[in-house]
Amino acid sequence: MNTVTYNLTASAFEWKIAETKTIKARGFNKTIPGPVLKASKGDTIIVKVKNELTAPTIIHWHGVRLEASMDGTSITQQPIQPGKEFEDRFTLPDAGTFWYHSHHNETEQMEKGMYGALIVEDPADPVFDGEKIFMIDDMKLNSNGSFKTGNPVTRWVERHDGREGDTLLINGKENPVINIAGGQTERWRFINASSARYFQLYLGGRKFRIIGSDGGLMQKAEETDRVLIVPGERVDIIGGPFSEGEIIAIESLPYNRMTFVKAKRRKYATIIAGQPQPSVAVIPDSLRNIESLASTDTPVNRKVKLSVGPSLKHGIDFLVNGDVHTHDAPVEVGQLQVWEVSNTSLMDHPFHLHGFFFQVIEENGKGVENVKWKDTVNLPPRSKIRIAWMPDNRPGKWMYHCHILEHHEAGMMAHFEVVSPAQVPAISDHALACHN
Ligand SMILES: [Cu+2]
Repeated sequence: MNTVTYNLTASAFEWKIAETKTIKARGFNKTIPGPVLKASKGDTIIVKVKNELTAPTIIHWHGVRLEASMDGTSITQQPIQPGKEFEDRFTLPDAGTFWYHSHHNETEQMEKGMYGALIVEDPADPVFDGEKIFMIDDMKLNSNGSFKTGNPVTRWVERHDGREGDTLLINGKENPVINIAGGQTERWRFINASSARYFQLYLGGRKFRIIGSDGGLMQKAEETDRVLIVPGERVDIIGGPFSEGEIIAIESLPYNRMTFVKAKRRKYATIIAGQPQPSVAVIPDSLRNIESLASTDTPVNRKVKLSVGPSLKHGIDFLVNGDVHTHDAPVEVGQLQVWEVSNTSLMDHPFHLHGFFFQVIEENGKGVENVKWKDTVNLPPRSKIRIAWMPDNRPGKWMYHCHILEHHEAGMMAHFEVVSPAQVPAISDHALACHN
């Protein structure tokens, strides 16, 4: 177990997304995405964050099972004021593909580039010839590269659909060319960092194997020719082997999430396979054993309903259990949680739980095979899932929310507390007070 230290400086800078296109970005260490932070499972990571923006910011470590005090939301931490610094310090209990992003005024700060990858390795991971990280994003820009602000109508569409832009980015670049040697088998880690865009990965019809989800490796690989990756979500696949000269477009197939603006098939990047290199990759059939936390018979102890409702002020509000920015009841350390999460609205929502992994054990009444660890899961319109998760001994204030940033901002989120058994009565009073 080592201690690894990184410095992240948040600032405004000019960023070239293409040869002739420069934007006024916000980001970390003057790159989009910010630097890749790497550590091994069990390590302690120290990240010294300096804020050189003119606005406050705060960093959320998406997917990391850390202490509530490091979760990077304004209910657990004070935002870092301009000119100030904050030292994040936590251990990394899980290997997998994680990421960090601003959790303050996200609809602006994340849109402008304040995100990066956090990769946690495990010596027991399968052996690959290499690894690539693909951070998916899109930006809504004017022709001069400035960020579109829009008029009341487009802003209303943005509130409803979430903000999508026509500038598609992989690792901060528009339509990059990415090289891989022929014959190589790599681990490709996809992270959807966009505000609202659904990315349905497609490699020109080639079959590929999915090996990892939000919470690291899955039990066994799943073969497919496409996979939906919603905002906040991560998917690891096996990339390659390709033959020399092969050209592979990384595309997104249209996915209709019931928005006003309809999705189209779009290209994000081009992979070119070069001269072959010998492969040392060894990927076993059984990747990991994951025990189910619950069965479909385990009683539900909480219902979470995502919906929309009319709003006099905004036209539409985004709700959890009928309310905006809800306070949900506390959960007790060590008590298995089985939540029924439903979406009664007519559009999709990616549900994200902070600080804990869950398992989806049932989808629309059907049990799920090959359970995986998740922290973000899509709910199509009128769908219902059951998730199971265990609040381990990390009491404090946590939240769950829709990861379409505009929906989160418009109210589709809830705070709740994880409490030690002795704390329960006092906290219940507090939760009641919050409801009144
Ligand atoms: Cu939503």
